[in-house]
Amino acid sequence: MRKLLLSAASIAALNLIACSQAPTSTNLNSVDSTLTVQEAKEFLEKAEQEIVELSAFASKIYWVQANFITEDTNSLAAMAGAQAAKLSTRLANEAKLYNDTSLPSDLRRKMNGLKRGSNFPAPDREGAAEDLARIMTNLEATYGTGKFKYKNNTINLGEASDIIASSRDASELQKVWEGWRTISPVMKENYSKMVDIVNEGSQELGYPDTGALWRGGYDMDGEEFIKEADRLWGQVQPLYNELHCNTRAALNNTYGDDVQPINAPIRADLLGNMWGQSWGNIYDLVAPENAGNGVDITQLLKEKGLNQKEMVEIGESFFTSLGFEPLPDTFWKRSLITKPKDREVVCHASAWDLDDQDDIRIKMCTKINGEDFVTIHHELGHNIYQRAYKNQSVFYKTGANDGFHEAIGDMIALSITPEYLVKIGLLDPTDLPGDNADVSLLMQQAMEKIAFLPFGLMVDQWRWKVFSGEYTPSEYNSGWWELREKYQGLRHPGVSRPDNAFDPGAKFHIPGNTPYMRYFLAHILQFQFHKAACEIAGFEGPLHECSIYENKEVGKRFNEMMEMGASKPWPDALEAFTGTRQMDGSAILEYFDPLMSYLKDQNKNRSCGW
Ligand code: X8Z
Ligand code: ZN
Repeated sequence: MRKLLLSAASIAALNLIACSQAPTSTNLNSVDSTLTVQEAKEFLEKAEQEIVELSAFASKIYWVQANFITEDTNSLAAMAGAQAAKLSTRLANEAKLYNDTSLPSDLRRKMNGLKRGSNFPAPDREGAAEDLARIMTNLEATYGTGKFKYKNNTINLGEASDIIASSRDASELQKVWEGWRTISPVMKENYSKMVDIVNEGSQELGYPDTGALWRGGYDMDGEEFIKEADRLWGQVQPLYNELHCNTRAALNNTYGDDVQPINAPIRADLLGNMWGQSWGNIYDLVAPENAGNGVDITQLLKEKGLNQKEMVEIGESFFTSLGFEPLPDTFWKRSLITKPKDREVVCHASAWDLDDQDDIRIKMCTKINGEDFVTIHHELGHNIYQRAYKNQSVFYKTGANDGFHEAIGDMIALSITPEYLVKIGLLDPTDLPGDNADVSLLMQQAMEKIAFLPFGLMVDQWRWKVFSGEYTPSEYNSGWWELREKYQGLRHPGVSRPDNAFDPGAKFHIPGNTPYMRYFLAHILQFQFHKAACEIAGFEGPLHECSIYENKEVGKRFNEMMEMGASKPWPDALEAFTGTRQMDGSAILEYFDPLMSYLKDQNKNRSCGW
């Protein structure tokens, strides 16, 4: 999701909305006496109005820049960003003046949200907001326009990703993997400057560093959140370890001991994905023998000759089958669904809400394959959530927590079962996988979802250590690989990385400045949502066979949770839909239970771990 939203816990959008007014400091002169509830109310109403006006203006600038990256649009986006950062800082400081006012809980929640500032807060000193916004815009544009030379061609991320997905030539994979990472050394200096600036901003807001500010966005103490993430990882780690062991054995079998030794961490370029974050593209190497076939959605889309827009229409019709309104005409007129040939765009998929009402859009350089078919559902999930909470106050127009926002569309995509594909005419009934195909279908899913979990966790473990100063700039890259090995059991190809390497910068969310823990949480939450939805639907079989397609009752209940936005602490929203107040990995374990037995059996004579 594009960072255009405000959250109760973090006014993230203020990084991205503009304000041309000088600080008004309405209430600064009454600092000696405790401000009244009425003054607080008026302050919040005025803040809301300023945010709404400026975000309407800034979001259009960001949209144009992301759809047409040039010197000029970068500079406009940086100007808007600077003004937004200033507004955010001013409102955060003004909100502090109400610390001693005893406020009704709703006003206190809004005030606390304002006091958290944004995820990338600018300090209050002259020029800081401008420097920060310029750096952030440049980092994102450097990533968005990244290209490198390969075999006498200049290729971009999309082309490089296709090679990583399909090539089984270890030397080619290594070259392309290393090639993409030549785009990021240039970012390192700016990145470390940005870290210093936002840390200063976070300290002014009362946090030790920016990592602590981010961890404070979950309706619980930041230290508790660290434990919570560890607890969830502990629940699912045994499944990851089995998947890792089985995948490594298959890679050893394919590439031999020299390329992939049987006991070492996995070489990151062999996993079918540029960052080794999801491994579905090498499913063919791990496909269970003596079991039925899985379902190749890429092949189905190609056989039916579907284009990108038609793929989005299928995604939309899943949501309408649950009772949601169709997407507005403006969605179809204004979204970017295919990569334009004649200009630079930020290709990383995103969902936008330009007027906080109905002007919802996606921006995606969609490829006709199964991976992007799922990503379409992911992005539409953001849009449907945005539209569901459009009547909330601007302070609450965001997910219950950021993991919720990332989980909505993914939860829907878990219902893309073979039976569903038959219902919508994509799969011929005679091609339905047989009863013995469960473990194949689950393996396909696990290579995406289970493989992702430690990556989802490690990205912000890295950023937390960067913000806290535990990793200094000279340790940025070694720290990254320390965590890649610790959590994912991966290593880079080649003997060493170049001295100037900045491999984190070759992953969108680092230069794109998007917190990442949300995706780890979403990978837990989507299975929790799926289980609850299947219970509401009265489904009685195994979780992985359940599809909630066409179930209006599930749609209604899901919408009730989404309508809340962030108006209540996230456990309230979770409870509204699932009946529990805790994030919990047991649904994902239940979903993959048959696969766990299969993996344990496959691995029984192997030495797992790294
Ligand atoms: O960035 C995304 C979405 C946009 S919010 C496409 N995702 C993460 C990634 O690509 O790294 C979805 C899964 C993880
Ligand atoms: Zn997303």
